[in-house]
Amino acid sequence: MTVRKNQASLTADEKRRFVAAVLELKGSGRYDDFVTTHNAFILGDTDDGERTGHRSPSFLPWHRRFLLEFERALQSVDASVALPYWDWSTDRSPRSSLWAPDFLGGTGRSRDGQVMDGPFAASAGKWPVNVRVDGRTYLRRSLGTNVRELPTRAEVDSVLAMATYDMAPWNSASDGFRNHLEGWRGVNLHNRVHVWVGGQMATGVSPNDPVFWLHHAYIDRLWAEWQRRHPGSAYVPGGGTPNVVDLNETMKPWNDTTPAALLDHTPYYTFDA
Ligand SMILES: [Cu+2]
Repeated sequence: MTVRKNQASLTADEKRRFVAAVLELKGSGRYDDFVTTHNAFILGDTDDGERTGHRSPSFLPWHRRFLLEFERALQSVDASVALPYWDWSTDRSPRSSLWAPDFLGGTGRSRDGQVMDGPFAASAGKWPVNVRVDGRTYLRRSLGTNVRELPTRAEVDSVLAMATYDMAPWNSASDGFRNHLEGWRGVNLHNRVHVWVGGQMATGVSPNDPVFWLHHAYIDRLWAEWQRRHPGSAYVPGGGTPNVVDLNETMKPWNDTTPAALLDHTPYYTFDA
């Protein structure tokens, strides 16, 4: 059974195995397929048209399935690996162990944003940025420069308190839990973390930075926490909504699963706490 743990509590061996599995997927070319898929949805999801991966109710189930696919790929390399999550409301400094050289490496140098340490630094030779939006082939970050502060626990709690899952017009203008968690409205949780990391994480090719998975694993955990707080609140819309994935409609690109089938994470994985 897969148990997703807080990254801060991983052992040295767990970190080593996670990094090795990620590098193995990179070397085989499978990693970049995930970057390509995410970017295709970022480019295709629009407020007035079809929207599936982002700025829509299916933001949460879509990323849950996307992370499951990635986690299964990791486990095909090393069956002991699970996706860790990054609680950025607690580990909110560039000095966090997350950014140490034995795990994800640190921020980029000021000149060009290039990450200079850790297993994903260009200088380590195993992390070419192939799926990209400009000519730069090295991993970049600028932790805490584009926006100074990561969300606080009080800000997270204010969003978890919202009882309605989502609301018309089911896009970046919506009120409700999903859009506040995603960050287009209000205190801004998920989007702000992408901006805080900077570099590729602030673009459509954000999965080029392995922290993408740890960020989204925590967003996913917050969805589970919200469900526990609001047992009477359901995924909406329930049916008949143009351009939007209703509860029982299948989701691209897989076309074999629905939001309804992904509401309960426990058949797939549990959390450490
Ligand atoms: Cu994201």
